[in-house]
Amino acid sequence: MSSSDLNNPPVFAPPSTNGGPSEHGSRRSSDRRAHPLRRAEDQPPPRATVSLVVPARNEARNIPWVFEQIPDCVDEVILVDGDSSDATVHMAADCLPTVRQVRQSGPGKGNALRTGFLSATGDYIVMMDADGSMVPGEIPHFLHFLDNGYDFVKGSRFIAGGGSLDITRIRRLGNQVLLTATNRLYHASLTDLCYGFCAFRRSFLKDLDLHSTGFEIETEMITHALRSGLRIAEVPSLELPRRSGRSNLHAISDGRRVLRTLLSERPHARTPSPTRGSTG
Ligand SMILES: Nc1nc2c(ncn2[C@@H]2O[C@H](COP(=O)(O)OP(=O)(O)OP(=O)(O)O)[C@@H](O)[C@H]2O)c(=O)[nH]1
Ligand SMILES: [Mg+2]
Repeated sequence: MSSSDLNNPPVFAPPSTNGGPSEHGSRRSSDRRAHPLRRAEDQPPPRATVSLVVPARNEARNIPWVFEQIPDCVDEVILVDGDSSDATVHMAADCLPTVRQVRQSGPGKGNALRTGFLSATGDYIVMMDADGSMVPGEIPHFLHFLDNGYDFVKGSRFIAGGGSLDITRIRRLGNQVLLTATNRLYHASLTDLCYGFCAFRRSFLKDLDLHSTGFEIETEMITHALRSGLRIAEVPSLELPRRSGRSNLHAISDGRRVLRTLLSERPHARTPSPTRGSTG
C-alpha cells in the first residue's frame, strides 16, 4: 500500500518547459520524434494518457471559454450533461468536435462525475467544472505531481499561489469547519476540502469507491483517498467567479450533505474494509 504524504505536503513546483519526457506541461509530439542514433530502449517510456471529465448543467454560455483553453496534454474530454435545458450539449460539440458526451444516470454533480469516471479511458482522470471558475491552464500542474508518483492531486485555494475570487463568507466558514473536522479525523493537514478541481490515477477509481450523488462527492473522494492511503498532493488553484448563469449549489443543504458524508465515513464508523490499494 502506498503512503500518504499529507504531513509534508509537497512544495508546488510548476512543470519545467525544457521538454522533460515525464512532464505533462511540455509533452508534444515533436518531443517524441525518433532520433536516428537513438535505440528503442533509449526512448522515454510512453506518456500517461489523460481524460478530462467535465460535469455541466446549463453551461452553454461558459463552455466556449472553458473548452478553448484545454491544454494539448489532455487526450480525451468527456462532458457529462445533467439534462441541461439550454444548448450545453450542442455548444460542447460545436466547440470541440472530438468531445465525448455522456448522459448521467441520475440527478446531481456526484452522479455526473461517477458516470464520467466510468467512461474515461485515460491513465489519469482530471475533473473540472464547466462554469469557467477553474482555469484549464492549471491542468499540467496537477499532472506534474501524478507523473512524479502521487496518486491523487487536489487543487487548493488556500495555499500560497492559490485563491478565490468567488467564495462567500458562509462558504468559506463552512469549508473551514468541514476541513478542520476532516484533518482531525484523518490526522491530515489538507488546506481545502470543498473544491472540485482534482486529478487521480484511474487505476485507483475502485479504491475511491464512490457513491455520492451531489456536491458531497468531493469530500467522499478525499476521505476515501485518505482512508486508502493514497499519496495525496495539493497544488495551488485560483477559483474565478462563474462566468455566467446560476449556481447549482445551496450552501446550507449541500453543506449538511457534506457533513453527513464526513460523519458516516469517519474512521471506525464503518466495519473495516479489507486492505486495498497499491502503488500506482
Ligand atoms: N451533469 C451535471 N452537472 C452538474 C450538476 N450540478 C452541477 N453541475 C456542474 O458542476 C459544476 C459545479 O457546479 P456549480 O453550480 O458551479 O457549483 P459551485 O461551483 O459550487 O457554485 P458557483 O460558485 O456559483 O459556481 C458546474 O460545471 C455545473 O454545471 C448536475 O446535476 N449534473
Ligand atoms: Mg461553480
